[in-house]
Amino acid sequence: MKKPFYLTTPIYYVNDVPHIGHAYTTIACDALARYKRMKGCSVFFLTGTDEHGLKVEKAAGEAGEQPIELADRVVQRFRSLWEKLLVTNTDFIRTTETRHKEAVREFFRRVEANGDVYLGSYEDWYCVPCESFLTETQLSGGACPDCGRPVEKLKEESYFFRLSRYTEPLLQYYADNPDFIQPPSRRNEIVSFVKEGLRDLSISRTTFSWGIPIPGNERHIFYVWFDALLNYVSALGYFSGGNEAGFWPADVHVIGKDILRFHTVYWPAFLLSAGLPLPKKVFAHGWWTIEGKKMSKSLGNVVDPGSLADEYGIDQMRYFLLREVPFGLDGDYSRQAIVGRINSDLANDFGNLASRTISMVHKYFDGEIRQVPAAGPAELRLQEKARAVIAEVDRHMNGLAFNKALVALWELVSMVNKYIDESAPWVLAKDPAQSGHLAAVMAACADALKIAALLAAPFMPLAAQKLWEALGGAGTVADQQIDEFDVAGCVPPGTRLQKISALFPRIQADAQA
Ligand code: ME8
Repeated sequence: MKKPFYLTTPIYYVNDVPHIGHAYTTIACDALARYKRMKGCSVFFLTGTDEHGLKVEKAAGEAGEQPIELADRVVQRFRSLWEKLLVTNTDFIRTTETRHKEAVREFFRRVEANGDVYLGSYEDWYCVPCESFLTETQLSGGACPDCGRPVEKLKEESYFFRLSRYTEPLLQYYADNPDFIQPPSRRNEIVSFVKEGLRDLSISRTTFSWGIPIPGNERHIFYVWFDALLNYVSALGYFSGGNEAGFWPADVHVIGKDILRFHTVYWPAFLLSAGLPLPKKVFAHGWWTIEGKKMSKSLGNVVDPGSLADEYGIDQMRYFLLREVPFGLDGDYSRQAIVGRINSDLANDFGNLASRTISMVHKYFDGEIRQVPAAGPAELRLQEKARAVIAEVDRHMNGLAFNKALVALWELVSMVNKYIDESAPWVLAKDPAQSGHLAAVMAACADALKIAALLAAPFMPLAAQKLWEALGGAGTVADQQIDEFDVAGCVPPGTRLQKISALFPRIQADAQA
């Protein structure tokens, strides 16, 4: 049986249209999902939208719409963007769906049955844009410490979750599962926060109506995070026998660092209370700025991922986002940076390797890979490198170190480029006695390129497929199992290579002015 692998993106708020930050998380998850499929896992890859809460209610009011109308409209933007960017999610959950609402109520019943819910009264500061409650001491100069905007004082009857009971169990879980919170710097931040002791958490509101009513007291609406986090189990149909495939507990929740506390404190506490197993890992990636500035509507510098893909290409954009910044650290998007990556890494290194290999095979052997004598030391070194890179990519993908996986792949690409330069096929071609050697060089390059196409596929599905076909690969590269390939002879003798246009056309720097 295939090993299950369950990964999730956050579910995005529908009060905003998708931007580069949303695309980043989703593309990272997509690369991992595609990779895990090629490693033989049965993958469940979930994304979706977070549609309830005051923020959405307010945005709808401002647009003169009902909240569900706003949600229906914006959800389409997310769905079509993911399609366009070739995101291969298994499911798309909307928190307004019946399956989700039923799961939230069932989850609440379990938490309540465990004695973790009580009715109290709530008075605190609240940041509407962040949907977060804040104590007096958390405020920064009287404003929200995260977004800097003004906060509101709220006092109302509210249901509470006994989060305070979970201080010790959570600390124990962090201690027993040192890899639960990634990267490690984030782990320290959360451990210190929990060590200070947890306050009970208000989980209902009576001041707005756009949400899921609490069973038994419908005047109360679930606090948006109690609702939203549960998407990770509601999408599986967890309470209606939907975990037969064994996807829960999730292998990894991928999120931005902004919502780490919700995922590593509240969410595991809710799960402990409801008696469900805890996710294996939460990975918080960093924040993108745009040309050195924070992305914001008021600055008018919000980058639309769809236009980026139109301008530079889908593969190019996916590659840039995952290669430019170590996953977990902050990064900056700039035109100069993306054009640089495209022209140097993609066009010069990878694309050029593909085109020079294919054109030489055509020039010297009429496009055909020939039967060759036993590999010489240089060819063996290349094969060794390809095998090492396959193993390295695996290690990095398991650690969500996407940029390191790509760096490893580029080591192979560079080694083949260097091997061509050193073997000098153009010199060998002048001497008929070297014909066997020349054929061996061509075969070694084609073999290595095929491995490169396999490893590139999770990141750059279009170019990888094009290269795969050019190298005579059967079917789609995405359907291949990486472990079934060995570099030696993976492009078998007799294969005819197809000429292709440039995998990654260069971008004229001056056209970018
Ligand atoms: O927080 N850089 O939804 P959201 C990198 N609905 N990533 C960014 C980013 C940036 N500048 N801006 C946003 C919510 N993101 C909740 C989640 S989950 C149960 C509920 C990404 O629409 C990043 O993944 O505000 C972040 O966590 C997410 O968008 C927040 O999306």
